[in-house]
Amino acid sequence: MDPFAPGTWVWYTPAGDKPSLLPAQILLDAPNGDPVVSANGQDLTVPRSSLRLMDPTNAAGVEDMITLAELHEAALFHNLAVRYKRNEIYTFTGNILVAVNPYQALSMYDLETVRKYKGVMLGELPPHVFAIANQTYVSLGRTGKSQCVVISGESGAGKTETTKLILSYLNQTSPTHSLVQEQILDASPILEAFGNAKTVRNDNSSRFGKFIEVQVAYGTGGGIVGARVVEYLLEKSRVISQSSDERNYHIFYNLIAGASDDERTQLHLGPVDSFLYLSKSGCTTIASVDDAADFKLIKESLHTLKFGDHQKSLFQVLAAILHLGNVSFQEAGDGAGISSMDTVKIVGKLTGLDSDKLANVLTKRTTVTRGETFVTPLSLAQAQDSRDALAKAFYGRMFSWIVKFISDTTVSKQNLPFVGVLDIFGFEDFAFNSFEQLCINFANERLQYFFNQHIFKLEQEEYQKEGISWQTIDFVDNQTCIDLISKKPLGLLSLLDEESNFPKSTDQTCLNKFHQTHEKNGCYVKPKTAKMIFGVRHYAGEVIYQIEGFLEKNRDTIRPDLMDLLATSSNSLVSNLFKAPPEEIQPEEDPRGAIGGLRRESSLGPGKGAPAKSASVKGKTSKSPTIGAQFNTSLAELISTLASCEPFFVRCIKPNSQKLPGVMDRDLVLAQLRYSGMLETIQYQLGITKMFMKSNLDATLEHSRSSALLTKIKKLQAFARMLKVRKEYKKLWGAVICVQKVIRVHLARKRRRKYLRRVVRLQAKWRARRAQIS
Ligand code: AOV
Ligand code: MG
Repeated sequence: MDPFAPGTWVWYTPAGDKPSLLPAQILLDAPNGDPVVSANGQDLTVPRSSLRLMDPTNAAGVEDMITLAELHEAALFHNLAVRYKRNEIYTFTGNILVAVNPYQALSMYDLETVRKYKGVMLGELPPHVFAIANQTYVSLGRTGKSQCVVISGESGAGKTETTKLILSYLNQTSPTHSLVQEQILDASPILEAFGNAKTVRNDNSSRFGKFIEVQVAYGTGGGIVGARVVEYLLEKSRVISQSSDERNYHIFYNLIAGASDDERTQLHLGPVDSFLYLSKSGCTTIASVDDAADFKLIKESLHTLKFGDHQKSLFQVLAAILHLGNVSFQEAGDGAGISSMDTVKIVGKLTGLDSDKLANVLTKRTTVTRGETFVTPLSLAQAQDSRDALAKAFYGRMFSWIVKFISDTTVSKQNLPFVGVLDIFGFEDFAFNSFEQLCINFANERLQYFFNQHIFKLEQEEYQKEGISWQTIDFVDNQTCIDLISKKPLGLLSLLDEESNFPKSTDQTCLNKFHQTHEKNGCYVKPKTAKMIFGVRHYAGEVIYQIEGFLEKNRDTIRPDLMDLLATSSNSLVSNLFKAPPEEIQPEEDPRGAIGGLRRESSLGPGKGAPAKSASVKGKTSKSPTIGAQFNTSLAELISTLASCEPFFVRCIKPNSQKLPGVMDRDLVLAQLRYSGMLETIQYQLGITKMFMKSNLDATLEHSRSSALLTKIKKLQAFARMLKVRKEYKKLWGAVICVQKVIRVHLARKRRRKYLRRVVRLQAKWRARRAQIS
């Protein structure tokens, strides 16, 4: 028989310098000639000697990659690819779930599927995000300990969709149905409208990170009773400008498309392209998105979350930001003057501010030093900056306020264990990368470290403990990169802080410091030319950052005279946003000093815990931490929260860059498998592969053992039912149910022994009673 019959899967080794292995399928085999294969989307005639048969498990694809007969990166890719073709987007690697973005609506999330996964042991049913969601809930019920799902993957890989599916599953399987559950679900559209935007990577890209803790009534029925939401670092710069082919935050377009005639008049709304903050990027619509319909949804969600009159104020602030962007300036004597007073009047009306005073702070700076008042006219550029800074401050504070409002509305005061779901902004590398990208990529770097630690270091220790000889696994340890960015006192963020607190410094002096300090660091890239850039070799690839704007973004300050005015607003939301300002930086001697008397803008993250102490310059101490320092602190807090939970991991994979269904780009997927550590998780040298086969065997054994136990339990149940007519029934029944539950949820080794003993005791009792009865 011809081993290369058409349809057979083979491994094809193309001739060339770089050894590589391609999955290929035989199309035609000529007995005396070379076979024709389809490999990587191409039909090729290849020499027979370059082909070898694929193991049947590899060819057909498996649900758990640990069970693949051949383990190498080409095998992993092929496994994901054959499954993806069948719309099987989920695959296990042990209990890590790999999810490949389908870029199309699949019919696998209906109520029937939800019910199917409810209460079923992880691994019993085909891989699914519901299997993970179910397991968190079951584990919480078993241990009373908080669980978390850490979802990672690059921008557009599917993290936010996965998050929503988990929340939806938890909601649908909760034994209770309450308003707060509806509110938890309805928080998503609001958060996405205000915190997501179209980027070139993703039409619905999260521009902030969030951690949602779904609180479960442990011990009293297991229903969902509340949720806490924590946000991380919204990208504020997007409010005032976007790269080409990107949009501002969805809510602006939603508002303009969906506002009623009344709202349109009150808010002085014109078409999208009449607003400079929306029109400059050349992209105002998204093919698959109906902004007006979304606006209707947002209004409904705001209603469910009881925003009440705040809704109107939010829309006023949004409109005010848009009009603020249209405020223009002209040269007027010694500084800038307003050239569009009508627009300033609209902004004043919408924000409850006196428009003359507003015009004044936009063009002049007032400082008070030792009781003396100085008024300094602003240059044209400074006036534009103050306008943009105000717009960013409005949006940033409004966003934090919204998140806090949602969290305060949904959180339960009871101290309960939770299922936490982490959905951050994915790793990204644009044509122009700034401070925000450094922070975003740093967050991903920290999560990758958390993953590595959990999977590899713990596993190694486990093997060492058991006295199994074990070579150190060669996984991508990204500690060096994390140190480069955040280690005190010489990490990039520390150096940036030092420069940020020094009035005379510039982006250039900061870059010089970076270069001098880290030139020799393997994770740092110093450009060969004198460009204003530096590079970082991240776990997921090298990214070149433009230093321009780093200092200002890190300082994120707002002038006290501006703050003072905003606090007087007659719009209660606005005065609320700007009252109780963050701590001040001590006024500097020189009233014209670059950062003298400035107040730090928005606080980030959960805001609990001691802020990192930022570097200080002689004679002038910054009391409130910079954006970088705050972000670093909130990330450290996040990681410690995650570490206190039992973690589950979902690794989202982006199949192609064109956002197309059914297309799997081999290089793109391989790169993600590589840097995410999936390969190291299962592939090693031979010895280690054996280890994994052993651990796989263990899992199977455990599985068959627990099914044997379940059979015994069934017998016990039958006996208990028989006892129904007798008094002992209740007690025995309770014990049986309890044991059964624990066995169902995939016993850990230690606990299994304990419960085994319990079963044996029950059996003994059972036999004794049966003897008595008969
Ligand atoms: P991200 O959260 O990982 O990127 P999203 O969850 O926003 O990525 O996914 C991007 C897009 O992919 C979504 O808008 C959907 O169109 C599609 N998609 C993802 N998962 C699914 C799914 N399970 N079923 C159907 N479509 C899906 V970022 O937030 O940019 O890092 O910052
Ligand atoms: Mg997202």
